[in-house]
Amino acid sequence: MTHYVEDFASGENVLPPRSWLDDDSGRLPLSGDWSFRLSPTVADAPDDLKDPDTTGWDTIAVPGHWQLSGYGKPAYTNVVYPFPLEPPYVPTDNPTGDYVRTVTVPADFDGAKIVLRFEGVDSRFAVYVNGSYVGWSSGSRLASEFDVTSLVAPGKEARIAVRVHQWSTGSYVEDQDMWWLSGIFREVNLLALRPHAASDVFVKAAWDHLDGAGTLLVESDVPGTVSVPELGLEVPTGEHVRVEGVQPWSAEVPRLYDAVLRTAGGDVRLRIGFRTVAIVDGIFTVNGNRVLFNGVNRHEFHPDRGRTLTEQDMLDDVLIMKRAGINAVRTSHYPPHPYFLSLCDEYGLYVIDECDLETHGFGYEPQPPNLPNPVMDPRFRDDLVLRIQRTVHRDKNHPSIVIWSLGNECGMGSNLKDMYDAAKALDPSRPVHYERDTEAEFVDIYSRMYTSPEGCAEIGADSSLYRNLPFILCEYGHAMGNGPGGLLDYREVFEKYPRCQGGFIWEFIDHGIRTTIDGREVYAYGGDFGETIHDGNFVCDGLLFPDRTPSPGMHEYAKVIEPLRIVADGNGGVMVTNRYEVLDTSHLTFTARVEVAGEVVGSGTLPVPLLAPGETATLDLPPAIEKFRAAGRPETWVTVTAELTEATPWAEAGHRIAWGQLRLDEPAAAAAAGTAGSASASTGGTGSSAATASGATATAGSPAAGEAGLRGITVGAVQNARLDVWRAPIDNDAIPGVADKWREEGLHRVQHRIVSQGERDGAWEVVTRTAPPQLQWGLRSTWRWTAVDGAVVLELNVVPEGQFPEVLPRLGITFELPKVERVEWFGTGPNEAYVDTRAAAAVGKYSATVAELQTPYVRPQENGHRIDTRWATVDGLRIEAVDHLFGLTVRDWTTNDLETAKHTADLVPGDTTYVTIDIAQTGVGTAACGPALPDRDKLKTAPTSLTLRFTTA
Ligand code: IPT
Repeated sequence: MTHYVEDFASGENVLPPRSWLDDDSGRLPLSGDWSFRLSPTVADAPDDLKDPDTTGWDTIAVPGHWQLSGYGKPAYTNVVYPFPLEPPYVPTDNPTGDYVRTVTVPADFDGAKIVLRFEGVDSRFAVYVNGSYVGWSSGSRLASEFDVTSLVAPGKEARIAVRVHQWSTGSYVEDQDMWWLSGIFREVNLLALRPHAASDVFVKAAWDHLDGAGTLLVESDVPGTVSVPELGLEVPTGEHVRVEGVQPWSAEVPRLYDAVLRTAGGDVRLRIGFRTVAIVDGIFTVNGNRVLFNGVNRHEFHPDRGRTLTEQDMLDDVLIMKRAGINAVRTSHYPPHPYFLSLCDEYGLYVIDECDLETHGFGYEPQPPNLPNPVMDPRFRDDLVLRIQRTVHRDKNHPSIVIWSLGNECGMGSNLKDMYDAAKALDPSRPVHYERDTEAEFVDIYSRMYTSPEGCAEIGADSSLYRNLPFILCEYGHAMGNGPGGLLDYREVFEKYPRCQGGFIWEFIDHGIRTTIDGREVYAYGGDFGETIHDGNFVCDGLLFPDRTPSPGMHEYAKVIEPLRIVADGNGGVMVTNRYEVLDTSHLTFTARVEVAGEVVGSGTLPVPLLAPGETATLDLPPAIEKFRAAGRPETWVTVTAELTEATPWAEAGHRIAWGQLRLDEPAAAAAAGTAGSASASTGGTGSSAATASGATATAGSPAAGEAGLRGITVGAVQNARLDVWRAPIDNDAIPGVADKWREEGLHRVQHRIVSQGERDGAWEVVTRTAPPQLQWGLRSTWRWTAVDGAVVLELNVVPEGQFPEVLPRLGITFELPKVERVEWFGTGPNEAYVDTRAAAAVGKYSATVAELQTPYVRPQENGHRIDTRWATVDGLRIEAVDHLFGLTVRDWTTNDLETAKHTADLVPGDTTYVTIDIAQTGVGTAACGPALPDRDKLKTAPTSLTLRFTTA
């Protein structure tokens, strides 16, 4: 009885889809230990599930994936299928897991319709109860229900057996970019649906922003009365009523009204959010307001449990999003666990609920010889239409869901149009999204992924394009490894063109699986489980590390999407703009703090007037702060912060919502410019220098210990200083034309030659030439070391020669010190900041251990750079910028160690610490999946110089 594995149908004997309900039906949760047996093929699985003898079987926890419970191994592919494309067939090696459990059916299920409900089984399964075959189903992330009333007896034991296959015809439409993980991974429940109880309910609650009234219509398969106590409302199902005085639901103010639907057979508890989604003049609105999606793509992931999440995991995700100012989620690329959607209703997140569908590995066109993509193959049609119906039915009562999405990356085909029609037939109130409808033939929202900011601006500027539909980026800002860079460019476009309504960062969390390799705990990515075909660390491209700690990318995104803009007004004052959708600023407290040379000297509250959405105020700094303004003072910064005055359900009082910095020690006009950086080494101008070395005129003779040896120049504590032009390529460098070009140019293996050294004009001068083997280019550097007032001053001049590379990863010096513990610096922080990821970096004084300075990207790569450093102390050595702020990197391993490491556990500190002082570094961008790094953020090779002052404490 296994014909169904290779069948185009969705299932057999599966009940029609219905809404997920919080109701009075009896419920026997079947989470917990089940007997388990894994067979390598379908044929090897004994045909005994009608009467299985489970003696000798293992036990396995349900819900869970068997590959994460000790059976078989996870495998990761992004686009490609790990099996040959010949639907409906799948490999004979098709791991098949049998689950058996005996339960006592509660006596009070008597008289009810008894339903066995599966929230998610990957990928296809058959069910047997008490010796009878019940049916089969597929759609891994969709619910399936079977009527087992005639097979069980209340008060008696029931034996439930489930056969799950890793591969099935359904796998052809579930080619999402994630680990292939099998099994009963969401809950199973035995339900008792009482006679005359509602089992399918559709709440239709709207809100009219013109007259402020709500409307309510509750449809139910069994008639009843809906009561909303808070509104004093009692209304029969099926009756459309106007409700005065309701507050609308939005992501910012997620107002829900508790309601009960009473029928003869019991109660259904509803949480009603009155809100209206509409597209008006090409703009997507909620309650009449233009929405700007500051979103993320969220896969369900936990490093130990895979796609089996606990309620706490889901709450964690929601809290992390809310605290970061994220207001929207695309449930890439399948409907999430229903509890997550309830949390989105409650805490306030706009959701694009996506159907469980992706056929990416087919490409977008028919493959030779005439292999149609499933979305154009009539044999798949009914399953695909049912998939979107199952999605809409299960989730239709969530006010948080504002858009349905048909799926991801399937190309185009008539089955998609049929899915669109099916979604609209069930729910005309929500727009339907599908990104590969690239010409906007039927979709309601125009969507793209990874389009450049310029490309988005073109769409924004031309209403004749794509039927003037609202435009979103369903994926952008690919957060793989170090990055994403350049997010501010997108913000500008989203703010300039009303039609450009934001987007969803790819993606929320790295899917690194916690495992042990060579005795060390690591987060595994593609290939780590010996997969023959895989996509490496493309599975680690989130704003969170696998353990849900935020990566610098998350801090950067949170800063870029802040709901308030706090900047210098160009006149010595501060300008605050409210960019919320519906909130005014009454819930916020504004404070200002002044730091002189990194030391706090004063603070106080700032009387920002109440701002409605869209409003801006400019205000002078209060005298207590203004008094620190003076030309010629040490570097003085005011940090203005907006914090929550009171706790919200998602954050404590005092949680920071937005901030900005103004500089006080410069003329007011210049202060507004802040510290805008440039990656160009030739201009030398990354802001102004804070630390001016006193007595910069060289007087004394050569530093006594100066010598240029085999490994570089050694002067005092500075050991083996060399020019440095290489970084361990980041994921965004690993695309054609970037790191491979740098390697062709020999940048990864330059050699250093001492051209000359000796005393000259009161300095000890070393001339070096840095060049790769074989090639005809080099960098000629003059290092002039001078002893000045107990300090050593280095004046470095670098001149490129020959056919030099146009762009360098970095240009700086690296030297060695005996193992350093702690680093203090005055510059940008606290997190790493590159020329295009510095929005979240504040100027200040920071302190960290060397270990804390490292960013643990799952696949090791360049990290930890702090742009625009004024000075740093590395244990006893102080390094000051004299003419040019520098980028600071301190690590306990070499760039080569970083480059060759596969996992962070491979990086082990030794006795030496490596300090890199960059004149500049190329930005990080998002090119791993997205537009190329803009020229602006590339470090162009050109003659350059740097002066540093070294002192020993
Ligand atoms: C895009 C996919 O939609 C997404 O699921 C993910 O795989 C992402 O790429 C890469 O991380 S598709 C890409 C070919 C543009």
